[in-house]
Amino acid sequence: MIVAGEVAAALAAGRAVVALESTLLAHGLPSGRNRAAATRIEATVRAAGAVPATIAVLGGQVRIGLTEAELDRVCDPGADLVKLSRRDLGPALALHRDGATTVASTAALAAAAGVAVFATGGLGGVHLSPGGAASWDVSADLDVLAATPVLVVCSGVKSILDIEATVEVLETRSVPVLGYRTGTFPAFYRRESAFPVPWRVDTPAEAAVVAAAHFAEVPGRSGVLLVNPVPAAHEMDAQLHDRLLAEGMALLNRRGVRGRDVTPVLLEHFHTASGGASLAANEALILDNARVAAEVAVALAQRAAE
Ligand code: PSU
Ligand code: MN
Repeated sequence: MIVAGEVAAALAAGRAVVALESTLLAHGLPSGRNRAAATRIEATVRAAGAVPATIAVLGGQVRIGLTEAELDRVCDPGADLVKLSRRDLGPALALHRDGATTVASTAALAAAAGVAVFATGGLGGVHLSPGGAASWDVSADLDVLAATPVLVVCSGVKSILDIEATVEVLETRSVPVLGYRTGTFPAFYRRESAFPVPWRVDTPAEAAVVAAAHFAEVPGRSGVLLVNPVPAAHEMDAQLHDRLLAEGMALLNRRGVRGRDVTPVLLEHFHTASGGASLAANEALILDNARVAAEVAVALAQRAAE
């Protein structure tokens, strides 16, 4: 693994570092918007006093912290990066591929590099199957979080997933879920879902003290999920959201879309049919999560120095 000089120096000095994933850049945001978003996300982390470490696999090597040119490569649709979950890392490294890391692989690599805080947009979760039956499509993000000591800041999961089942799996896998200034699990485009979170924290210092206790004193190696709702000004209108979701689900059934194509087809529908509202929410929540993660990383670094 190649750790960028600035990241390595910050880690050695005990300064705050925030890991960032590359799948949301390569596959989550449209290609016209992702490069500018990458710059703004990293700038937001810096403004809050932490060093950003965007993680990807380039030329078969793990990179912890990317240069501007490497961010260009990750965001270039022509580069055609593979989406790498944790299980895909071995093949991508051995076969000298370029790939973007998901929450699962980014969390695993961040922990291995000694980075304890990680900001993203939405977590992967339990998928709904067409017709509503139980689905075996459960993101590896959940299992990795259960076995990796990293604090992940996200805005919950998209309502295209089964939020109730996702919340239940997090409980089963013993992942503590902390609402950041909220009592309910956020639904990405919307600030609230119908499902409560077990714990609430209201400041970065409070999030840091809980994470520190979890990592130092609770047996096992699970991560912590800090859920931060999309900023109110960028929340999608409820009626627009519910209409797009219903239309999207109908579209899936009509076209017989299955498996890994489900999410891209739904997101494409949200992006084209919302008149830009879904993209505005998506970008706003990523930036806010980057800020909160950096503030918590700074609080953790201060605690460790005391
Ligand atoms: N949720 C989003 N946007 C994303 C993702 C999830 O709102 O870009 C990405 C993240 O990288 C997450 C991954 O880790 O999708 C989950 O994919 P899967 O369901 O295939 O595990
Ligand atoms: Mn899946």
